Amino acid sequence: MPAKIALEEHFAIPEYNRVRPAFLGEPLWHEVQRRITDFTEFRLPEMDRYGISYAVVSLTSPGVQGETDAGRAVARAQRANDALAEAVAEHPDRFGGLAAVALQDVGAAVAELTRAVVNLGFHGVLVNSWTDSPMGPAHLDEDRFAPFWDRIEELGVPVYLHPRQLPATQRGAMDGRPELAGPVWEFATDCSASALRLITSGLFDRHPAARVILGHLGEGLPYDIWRIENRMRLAADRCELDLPLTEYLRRNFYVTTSGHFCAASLQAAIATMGADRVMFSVDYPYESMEQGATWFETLDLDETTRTAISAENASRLLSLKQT
Ligand code: GRE
Ligand code: ZN
Repeated sequence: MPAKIALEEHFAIPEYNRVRPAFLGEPLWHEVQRRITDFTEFRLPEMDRYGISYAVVSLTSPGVQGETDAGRAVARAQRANDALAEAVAEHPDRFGGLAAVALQDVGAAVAELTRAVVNLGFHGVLVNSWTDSPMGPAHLDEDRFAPFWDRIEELGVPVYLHPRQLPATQRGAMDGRPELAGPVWEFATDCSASALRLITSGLFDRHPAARVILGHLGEGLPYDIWRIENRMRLAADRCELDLPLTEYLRRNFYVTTSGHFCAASLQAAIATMGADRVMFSVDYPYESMEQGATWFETLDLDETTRTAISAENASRLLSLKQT
């Protein structure tokens, strides 16, 4: 089996490892809390055991996107990136980083993105969907984030668009049903909306070289995009874009297998995106390396597809020296 690269793998700084999210049960939280700050005691041995040669690590959700205070968000993004850079520096052949940026202050976010990529050697940035601010939730399709997207194109690095909970005003569909919160249903709803907003805003007409990675096999979009595109075409007056929606998914997006270890969903992702846009990932420590790796190794895939998804696509996208 070819070695695997995984790219939605999380760590936490102590500030983000204190309070259990209401949607995570106590037993899982206990394990996550113990594992998420660790790199060498549990993480590396498990990577060895399950054939993961390289893990691209990012700050856990919602991270700095959950800060209302811009100054605090800026300081914590820097601290998280420095802490991650230190852990990566101890095993640069096994770990890489995605930056956290405080979009509450667009100028600071652009500066920190640049520092993380140019000085710390990170492979890109991870943004947890929408950003808290004193004015309410801010989404990356807003015009004021254009400098962020300019710099993403200049640096040639991808944006990992990761889920978080829906904005508080949008949680009504779960009223009385808290079991749907978080990764069960809410995350994909939140993140697919953020991704579609990027597309329909025309962002990729203005920034055609921007690349966005979605986890969880595309948060439902590879399966749903035909209908979304078809209904948008029937409402042509509402959306003027250069390309059909599916073409943006195929041109500007990549998806990973993080936390979605289902052969049928993988086939939908490959069919819509192409096998060169699908990449293995786990979502450790929220998901298990054993489950993700064992599932992937027992899939019936031709060898070209298997190597592409295992590591080749990630290696190309992130300009990794190895594999
Ligand atoms: C995840 O990445 O899957 C995740 C988080 C934070 C809380 C729960 C969760 O990043 O599943
Ligand atoms: Zn994740």
